[in-house]
Amino acid sequence: MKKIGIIFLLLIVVLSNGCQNSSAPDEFVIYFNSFESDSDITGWSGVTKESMEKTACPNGGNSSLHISGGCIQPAASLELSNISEGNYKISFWAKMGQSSQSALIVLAISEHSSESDKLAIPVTGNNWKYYESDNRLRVAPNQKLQLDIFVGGIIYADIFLDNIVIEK
Ligand SMILES: [Ca+2]
Repeated sequence: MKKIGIIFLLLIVVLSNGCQNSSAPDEFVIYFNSFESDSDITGWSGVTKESMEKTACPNGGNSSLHISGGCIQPAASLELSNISEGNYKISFWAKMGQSSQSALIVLAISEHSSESDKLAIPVTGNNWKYYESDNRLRVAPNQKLQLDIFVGGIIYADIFLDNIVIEK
C-alpha cells in the first residue's frame, strides 16, 4: 500500500508541475467577439443590432456579424483603446455573401496610414474560412488599435464575420 501511495504522490507532483507550466502563457486575448448578443456590437461604428445574422462559423455559436457596403471607406470599424505596448495579431472566421465578392479586414494603429503599421487580410469565397495574420503589429505606448472592415468598392458586396480574436 505504501508503494502505491508514493507512486500516487509522485504522479500528483508531475501532474501539478505540468499544470503550472501550461498556466503561464506568453499570449493573451485582448478582444474576442462571436456576435452572439446585442451588446456584442458595443464600440462598433457602422453596425446596428440588425447587422447580427443567424449564421455562424464552426464552433461559433448561433450568429455572426453581417456587413454590407459599396464604398471605398470602411463599412464598419472598431477602435480599441487602453492597449498595452506589444505585438498583436488577429484571427477570425469569415465568408462573403457571394463567391465573386471580396473584402479586406485591416488591423491598424489609429490615425496612421503607413503600410508597415497595419495588418491587411483579404477575404474571398462564400464558405466559412479561418483567417489569421501572418505578421504581428507593433503597438507603442499610448497608441490605439483600429479594426476596419472594407467591403465592396464600386460594386456592392457583403461579408459575414465571426469569432474575431485580437491577441498579444
Ligand atoms: Ca458567433
